[in-house]
Amino acid sequence: MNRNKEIKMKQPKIVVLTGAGISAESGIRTFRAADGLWENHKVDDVATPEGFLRNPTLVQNFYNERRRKLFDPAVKPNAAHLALAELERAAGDNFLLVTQNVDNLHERAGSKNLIHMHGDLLTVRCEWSGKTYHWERDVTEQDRCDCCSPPHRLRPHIVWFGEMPLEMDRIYAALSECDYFIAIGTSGNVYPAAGFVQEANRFGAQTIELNLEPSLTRSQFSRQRYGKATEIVPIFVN
Ligand code: BJW
Repeated sequence: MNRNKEIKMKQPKIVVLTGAGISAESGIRTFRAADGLWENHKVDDVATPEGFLRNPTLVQNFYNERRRKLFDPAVKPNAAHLALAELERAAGDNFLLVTQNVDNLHERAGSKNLIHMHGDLLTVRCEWSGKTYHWERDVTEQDRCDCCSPPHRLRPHIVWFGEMPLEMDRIYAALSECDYFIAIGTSGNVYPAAGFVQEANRFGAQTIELNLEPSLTRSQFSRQRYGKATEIVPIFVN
């Protein structure tokens, strides 16, 4: 069945959750693979507020390197990012894309109704006031906010372990009324995102997992397809 046509006819509500796997074929490393981002780092050192307090330089360097990667000409949206942007154009207001990723590949593909629930690499914020700044270069020890007196340190606008993910009210509201919940390229290790399938099931949605391999939450989905995102996502959404 042509799902774009189905969507235009019945206007079902769709929530898509993406994880690191959707950007893997664009050259951005996932977290938990053997050659993943955390192979050379302890999670507690680079992805917790306590790690930032202990060694801010280490943490800034971790994110500086990943921010720089976004400007590598080889890193660009792939067929899966593009297919989701196309799906949004077909579904309009009935579509919400929630990403755990901190890269900018969904917006570069054309996605508009997008929530970065774990923050994004191109934003930093004042550690004291929370004011955010669009930021494309490295953050150095000297960089300070312009909102406080005395000026405060800038930190990555990233949701670390123990911190509250962003826009949760909007996400749970969308999950409570969606007809389809589709999770793409996520291992199901990290909550609350790993619990979204249960929430969507509770409200009667059809739940679909598209991933390279079965996730930790695979049994909670009503349907599953396994393969590379660039291959299975365009086929599934068209
Ligand atoms: C492909 C592919 C290809 C590869 N095609 N697929 C005990 C029980 C339950 C919860 C907790 C607990 N103890 C602590 C908690 C809470 C904690 C948590 O979940 N911990 C777990 C480790 C247990 N969570 C938190 O602290 C969160 N906050 C919170 O809970 O606040 C309270 C709250 C409660 C209730 C409601 C609301 C709030 C915050 C979590 C912050 C996560 N931050 C990170 C790092 C920062 C961002 C960054 O540096 O980039 O976000 S962790 C890291 O994991 C990152 C990711 O977004 C996240 C998810 O990873 P993801 O995307 O799934 O990547 P991988 O690598 O794991 O998987 C990739 C998948 O792709 C694999 O399956 C591959 O097969 C697949 N793949 N190639 C398709 N080509």
